[in-house]
Amino acid sequence: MAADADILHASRERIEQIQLEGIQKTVLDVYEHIPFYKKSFDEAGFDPRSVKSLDDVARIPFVQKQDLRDAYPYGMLAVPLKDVREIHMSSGTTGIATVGAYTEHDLKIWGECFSRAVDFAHGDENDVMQICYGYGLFTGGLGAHYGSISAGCATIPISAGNTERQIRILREMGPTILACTPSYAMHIADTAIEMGLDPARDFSLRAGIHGAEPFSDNFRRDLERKLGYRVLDIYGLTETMGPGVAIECWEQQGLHIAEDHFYPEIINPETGEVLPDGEWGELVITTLDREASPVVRYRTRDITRIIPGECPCGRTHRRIDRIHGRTDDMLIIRGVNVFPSQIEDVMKTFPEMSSWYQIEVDTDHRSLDIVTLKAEPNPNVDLDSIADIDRLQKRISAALKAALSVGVKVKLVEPKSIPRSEGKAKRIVDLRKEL
Ligand code: DLL
Repeated sequence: MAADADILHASRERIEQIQLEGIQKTVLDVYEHIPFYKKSFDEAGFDPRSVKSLDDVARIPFVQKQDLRDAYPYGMLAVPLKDVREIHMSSGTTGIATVGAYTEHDLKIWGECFSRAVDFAHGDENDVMQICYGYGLFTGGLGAHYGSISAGCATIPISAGNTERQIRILREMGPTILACTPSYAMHIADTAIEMGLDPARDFSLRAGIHGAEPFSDNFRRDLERKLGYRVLDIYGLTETMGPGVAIECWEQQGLHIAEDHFYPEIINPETGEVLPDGEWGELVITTLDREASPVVRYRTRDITRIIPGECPCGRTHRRIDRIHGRTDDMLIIRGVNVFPSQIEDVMKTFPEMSSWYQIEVDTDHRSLDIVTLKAEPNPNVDLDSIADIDRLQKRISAALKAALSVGVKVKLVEPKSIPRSEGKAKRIVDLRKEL
């Protein structure tokens, strides 16, 4: 951790030097070892020896998720298979996987990056981390595991699921850090409350390291209140490195990108143009020292911005804002762009409402999108009459209209009727017919 403290406070010049050298090395590496990049660079007339400054990065062609899928299973490996130690995969809605492979060196870096979350949570080897991200092909479980071990924490590798057992261990083993998706943390909290516990008092949690899906600020506050701890957001993706690419510090003012291992850019998703700090757009990532699965200008489809200025914590790595959502999940309601997390944020201003919702998207006879928010009230809320329910639905709908300028139909549903998830929550149900 001592070496890390140094790099986390490095000067901009030093960070940029590391980034330039990392990019110079990575573009040569992918050009030489991955046929996709040779073809893509040659076609774009980009000479991998021509990167002399970070300004040159904008000339490099992008790589997209589909390119990675087309290369399944091993087409994007930059090392022989004998050097690979671990393979992760993410399968999107189409079912075709993208592969993220790790050499021994890559695993070490991954552990170090995630271990920063413990430092950011003001923790150390005295902490006990309960990991209920799923272990397996999903990067959540093992990424948190390597991070916890690297930080010297006592690690409880329980994986996702069996919520009552999670609660028993939370009570009996006294973990201080909880690592899982925010929606699963909420499910654990709600289940514990249903069992008659007060998790803020009965558990010993200090911090939650939650990511893998967007969650609103109001959702976060609700979690913090129920579990009596502080929630730090963590970001990553199978294609660049699992959790640990960017992590929020105690200040909760954005996620510090591990700038000694990743070079971030924000682009206009329509034109590909690089945007200045402060502007919202699509995050593009170049890995600086990945051996097995390097990527150069990978378009993540995640919408965020680089937060200008310095973090009060004093660390110098730049911060991205909390991810609004993916370009694929963005709803266009009568011409207005909306992310599910923004709808969640408005809904959570109503104390009557729980954190469980789904957004149904359908089309009307004119092929326009109709969006319905199906949401559960809190179980302790008395909605005695149809008139009560109707009034609350209308109030939420009006609040959505006022805050986001969109017309969303709100339908209150029975408690527990929205499926609970042990991993990422399914927030959007798309009923539109495939064209
Ligand atoms: O979700 C890696 C991860 C595991 C991150 C555990 C954090 C914690 P994938 O399954 O490949 O990897 O999904 C990556 O999830 O492109 C984002 O759209 C979304 N995502 C990840 N972290 C966050 C976050 C893991 N903190 C995709 N906030 C990414 C919002 C996130 N969305």
